[in-house]
Amino acid sequence: MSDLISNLEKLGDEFGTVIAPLADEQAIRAAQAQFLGKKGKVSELMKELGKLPPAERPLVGAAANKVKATIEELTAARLNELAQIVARADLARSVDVTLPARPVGGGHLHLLSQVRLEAVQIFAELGFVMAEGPQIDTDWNNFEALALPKEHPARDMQDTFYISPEIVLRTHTSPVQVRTMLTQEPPIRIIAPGHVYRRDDDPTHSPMFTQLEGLAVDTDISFSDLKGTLLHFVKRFFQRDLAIRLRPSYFPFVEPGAEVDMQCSFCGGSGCRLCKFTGWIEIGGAGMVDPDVFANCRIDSERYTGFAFGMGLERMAMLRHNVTDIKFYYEGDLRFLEQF
Ligand code: FA5
Repeated sequence: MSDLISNLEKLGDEFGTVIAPLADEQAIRAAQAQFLGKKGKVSELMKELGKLPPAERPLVGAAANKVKATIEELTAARLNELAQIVARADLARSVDVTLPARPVGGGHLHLLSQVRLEAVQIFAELGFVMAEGPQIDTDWNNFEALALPKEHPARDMQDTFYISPEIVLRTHTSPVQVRTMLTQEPPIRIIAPGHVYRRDDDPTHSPMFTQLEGLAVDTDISFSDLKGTLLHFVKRFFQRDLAIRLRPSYFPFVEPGAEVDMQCSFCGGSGCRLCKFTGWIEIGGAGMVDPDVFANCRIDSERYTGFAFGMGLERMAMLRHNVTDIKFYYEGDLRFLEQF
């Protein structure tokens, strides 16, 4: 019995030696388990208890409890010691509060915002004033007033999102023409950038995109004014001597109407994959304001003429900056955004 008691007592000293060099809580807890755990050293010795006469057992039990308590105390003391070392090191750390802060990188405008501001600026130099309209507009402003009645087949090209049968997400910026003509007397020269919506989705078409609408109404506006204005814009925007061509096309709100093509900025007109080997790329629609639209907007078509155009800003920026998928604009990926 006395052997067992002295072996138990030795375990306390042994534990003290084991944990003395340990410097983290996990290691100390693991050592504690090696002594006090189910298969620990104390439990192993206690297996001998059954071999002793019953009268001697309480003495050994008391010795076992004592060694357990010692191990617990040694554990707590070592952990406490370590916590104090950490706290002292923390207090000894000196912080230089006068150090200048790390610089925070400045943000910048999104490519589409840059392009929009630049385009508006080019037209402003020609006397065009910026105008805006709501992105949710009436069916009448978006379609009817622009000679696109409900059953008109040309509505199919601009399938939209209906909020109610009479309220739509605008499909183009052309309703800003209507809103302007209803509230302003000619002469009118506006440039209207803004978001528009359509049921479209592929690498060059997005359900939401940006258009830039232009409208000029005066007593002596001709088709050559339209062409001169667009040519000036393309040369300034691309900073190159690129040609444009007006290809006859149909929009119910202009007569005559045209698709505006510019010489391909990649191949300079010789033909490449981007321009499908035609040398030309479509950038928008344009034409002379239809007298029916003037009538809807209470403007005298005997006295006034006007031109209008609408261009896709994403498309223009794609051409100028070699952007290969329209989705890159909207994904918010810094690797794309920081290039511009
Ligand atoms: C129009 O939207 C007419 N309102 C333009 C107009 C205005 C004609 C004034 C006459 C007078 P169109 O549907 O072709 O036209 O669109 C104009 C341009 O918007 C296109 O050339 C293209 O550059 C761009 N575009 C059209 N759909 C999308 C789309 N889903 N995603 C990105 N760009 C688009």
